Order: sequence, then structure tokens, then C-alpha cells
Amino acid sequence: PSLPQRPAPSVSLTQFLIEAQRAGHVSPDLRLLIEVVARACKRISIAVGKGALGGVLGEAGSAGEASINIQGEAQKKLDVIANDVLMEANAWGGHLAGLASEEMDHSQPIPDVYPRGNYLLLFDPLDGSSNIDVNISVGTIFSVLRCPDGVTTPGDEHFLQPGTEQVCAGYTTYGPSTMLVLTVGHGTHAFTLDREIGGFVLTTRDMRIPDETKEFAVNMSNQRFWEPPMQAYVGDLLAGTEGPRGKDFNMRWVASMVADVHRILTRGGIFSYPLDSKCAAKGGKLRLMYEANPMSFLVEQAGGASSTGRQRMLEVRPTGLHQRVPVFMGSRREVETAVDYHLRHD
Ligand code: AHM
Ligand code: MG
Repeated sequence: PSLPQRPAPSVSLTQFLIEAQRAGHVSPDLRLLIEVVARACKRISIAVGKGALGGVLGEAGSAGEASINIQGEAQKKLDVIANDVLMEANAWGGHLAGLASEEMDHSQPIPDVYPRGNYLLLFDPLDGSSNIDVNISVGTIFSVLRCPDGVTTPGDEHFLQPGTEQVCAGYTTYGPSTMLVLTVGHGTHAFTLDREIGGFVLTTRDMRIPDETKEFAVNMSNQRFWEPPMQAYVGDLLAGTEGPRGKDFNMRWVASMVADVHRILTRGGIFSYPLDSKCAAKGGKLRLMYEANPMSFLVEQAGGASSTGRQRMLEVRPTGLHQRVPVFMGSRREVETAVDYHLRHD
């Protein structure tokens, strides 16, 4: 048989990345890095999918002692498994200089026994951990930065770059189907895991978030702890056609950021985890480097907006690896409206 003259209509992740490399959008090393992360996510997907049969549910730790991470949270077994899979997969490929995880106190340079590359990888290995034991979607979030010139052994300080410096960001959602959503700064694209073949296949090229929405996502149980501008903003959403917004809004809250943001990338909406008096001392609930920045890059590349309520998220100058921030992201006009409420009250 002769070789095909043009690619088959279904585009695999590998093929997509080769084309992105030819177009000058990714370097060979970044292509390898993304392939390695995708492969690790497939392994995590298999572990998540086994559920109770794989003995992977419940809390990590031994002899009744919970294992506590740097965030002060009890780790689940799957948090630890996902972290180990990502660490192991990325150690030896030669594409990274170092990596940092939401589950680890400090970043780690690639061990001397392996070649070091020019990229830094940050990840939240398993986001939405409170949903693991109840069989609701969880996900992996990742962000890629360049290692600063001349740095061979990166430390925490070299990771503290604003989100505008990201060269790639993505997440995998482990839901009814496993999907990988990716940007290298040229649009946001979604791939679905074909479980029979064992590979990711491009299913939506160039996701677009509608500018306007009638759907919001927030944990309403925190309402009484919010700042006045947030109280006013959500109060007006709930007032529906009778209020100043003049339309009825619907609400959704999965409590897995990956699942909530995936819905917004698919059909629009606004996702928020605002400042509240419970998390004010920490600066917010969600983490800038592992959650807010990569998701903001994906949302902006799909035509949406992302803010802390007072500043474009991607321009925040990080001061700590585990820094937390308030988050508003999604449909551009709705995010601008939420920001208006904050700026008017200040
Ligand atoms: P995690 O990384 O420890 O799982 O925490 C982050 C999660 C987000 O996925 C989600 O949006 C939020 O925490 C839910 O918080 P809450 O339980 O307060 O509604
Ligand atoms: Mg998380």
C-alpha cells in the first residue's frame, strides 16, 4: 500500500504536536514534555477509574496517622499516587530543569544523574480531592515556564514568574470521559482519551467561551464571609429579572475547579472563589501557581477573561510557590462586571 498523501481526519495528540512544532509554536523539548505529561495523566486516569477496586480511595498515611501536605490538608491516597506518577514520568526525559507540585513543600531540581532541560513544570496532581471518594470528576492541572537563562539548578525563586510567562498550560479532567485541554499560546484545544486505542484524539480545536452568560459558579455557603462587593455582585445575580442585571441566572458548583472551568470553556459562565473572612489571612483559597495561572491562560486563549477581582490574574507577581489568590474567570463580559463591583467599592 502507498503512504497516505494527507493525514487521517482524526488527529492524535502526537500529530497535533508535530504540526505545532512545524508551525514554530512548540520546541522539540516542549513537545516531548507535553507527551510525557499526557502519558502520566493516562496512568492517573487508569488509577482514578479503578476506584474502590484498585484500593486507591481514602486517606493516605499509615497506622491511623493522616499524611498532611504543605497546604495543611490531609492527603488522599490518589493525591500521593498522582504526584508520584507525574514526578517519576518527568524525571529522566531531559526536557526539564525542575518541577514543583501543590503537594510538595519545595520545588525539586532534576537529579544530577539525568540531563537537564530548559523548562520548569508546575502541577496540581489531583485537583478536587474532596470528590475522589464520592466518584465525582477530579483533574490534573499543569503549567510550564522557562528556566531563567544561566540557571542550571533551579530553586523556588526561579519558579516565581507571572502567568504571562507561561509557555504552556493544561488540565486533564477524569470524568465520564477523560479529556486533556491544552494551550501553547495559540488557542485552547480539547482532546478526548480513546480508551480502546489508549491515545488522546483532538475533539475540539479552538474552544471559544461566549462573552456573555446566565450561569455562575461559586460556593454559596461562604456568602456571609464574603467582602461587600462580592455580596453586592451575587445579590444582583440572584435578583434575576427584577434586579439591575435584568435576567435570571442559573448556578452550578462541582467543587472540582477542573470540572467547573471545563464546563465554562464548553458553554460559558463565570467561576469564582472570592476572598472571604475564613481564607483572607492566606490571600484566598485557590493557588496562583498550580491552579489560577494555568486555568487563566487556558481561559484567555479561549477568548475569556480572568482576574483576582482587582487585577488581571496573569499579571500578578508571585511572591511564594504556594501563594493563594481570589479568582474570577470565564465569560469576558461577566468577569468585567464582577471586577466593576470590586473597583466601585474600593
Ligand atoms: P484541592 O486542590 O485541595 O482539591 O482544592 C481545590 C478545590 C477546587 O478544585 C475547588 O474549586 C475548590 O477547592 C472547592 O472548594 P470548596 O470545597 O470550599 O467548595
Ligand atoms: Mg487543587
